[in-house]
Amino acid sequence: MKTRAAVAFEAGKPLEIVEVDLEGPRAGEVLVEIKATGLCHTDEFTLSGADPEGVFPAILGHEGAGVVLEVGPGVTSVKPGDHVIPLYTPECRECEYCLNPKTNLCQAIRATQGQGLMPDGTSRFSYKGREIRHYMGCSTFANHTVLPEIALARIRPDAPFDKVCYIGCGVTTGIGAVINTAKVEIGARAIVFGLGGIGLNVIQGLRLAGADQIVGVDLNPAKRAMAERFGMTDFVNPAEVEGDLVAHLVELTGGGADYTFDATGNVQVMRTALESAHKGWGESIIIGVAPAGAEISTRPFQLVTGRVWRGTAFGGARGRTDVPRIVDWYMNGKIEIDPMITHTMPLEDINKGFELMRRGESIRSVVVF
Ligand code: NAD
Ligand code: AHE
Ligand code: ZN
Repeated sequence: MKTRAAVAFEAGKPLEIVEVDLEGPRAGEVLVEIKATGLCHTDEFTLSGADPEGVFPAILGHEGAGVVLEVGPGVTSVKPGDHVIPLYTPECRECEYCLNPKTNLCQAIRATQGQGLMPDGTSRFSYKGREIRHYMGCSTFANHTVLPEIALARIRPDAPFDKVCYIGCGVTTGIGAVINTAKVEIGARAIVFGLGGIGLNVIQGLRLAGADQIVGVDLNPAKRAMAERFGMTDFVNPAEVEGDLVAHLVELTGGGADYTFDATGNVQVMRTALESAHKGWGESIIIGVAPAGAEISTRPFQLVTGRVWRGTAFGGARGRTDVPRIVDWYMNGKIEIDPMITHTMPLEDINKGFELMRRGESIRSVVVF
């Protein structure tokens, strides 16, 4: 079939909207009509050329929601008409990783997914006879896409696509980092670095978990109001801090935070986050994705004296199990999504969505097909 897609032909170039060819689903695969997709900073990171796994041409996008149109041989867990959210972290429930309760990093298809290919080592997308690669196993910047069955969460049919698509990455990552990875306790003090589409959901997760103090740190003062709306108690703009930022944050949190979160992808910020965690027990969670070649550093003494450095992918969530529950939380009013979706646009305007993100003028832009 033919479908409309925003194709990344080259790193650092705007996406091009073209009609691509899409092959039908093979064994264990599912054809999905994407109804809406969010634009995450990770898409921009890969488009910029900073992703060591970036391959081009490719159809980016990993924060979508849609409807199953057709299933390939052997598919049993979804059927045509089901509403689904694509999962860049699949859940096969069989691999060594899925069977270990300590991780959500299903590895069943990770190797081919990282190369932009389906599990059989081929792509379903092409343009004028030239192969186009998939992205993060999702490629939601296409009106139709093919995914492995294990990479689909079936969700309730009354959930609005243009809102719950955000659960495909940002909402789950932010809330999950708090609940699944850090396991924040009631009364905790926390610092969130980066108040964008992920950081705001960390704040929302901290409020759900009952944190007493939620400090937000961002260089962009325009992010303050939305963060306060979601539960931030103190705002720090590093550009306005005289002297050492770590010392300022340690004082503000009465000795350091119980939990700190990096949602910027900047390795200097990651160091500040670790060092502003409380001596003896503070945990710092890395969410941000850093460019190829970037490395983190600190004095080992920071860890010797009890701080813990950890990371999280997709908020530690097991997608097929957890995503339908998070959709219920949204539908039942336990969490909010709508105010964070600051812009919606047709696929033709997707590059404008990336411009808004680069200029720091949006929280989430959502493309509606
Ligand atoms: P975003 O662009 O919406 O937000 C980033 C925020 O960080 C912005 O508000 C920006 O002003 C702020 N910022 C940038 N540099 C800063 C600095 N030096 N000090 C303080 N604030 C600074 O991006 P997003 O969509 O929220 O994504 C955030 C990061 O999380 C990205 O690196 C993204 O790739 C990553 N991410 C990781 C996962 C995961 O599973 N680990 C999932 C989604 C996104
Ligand atoms: N390809 C990059 C790493 C990118 C990365 O860390 N991705 C996160 C999800 S970001 C979603 O917005 C993730 O899930 N990582 C675990 C994994 O297996 O990719 C690189 O540096 O090579
Ligand atoms: Zn993402």
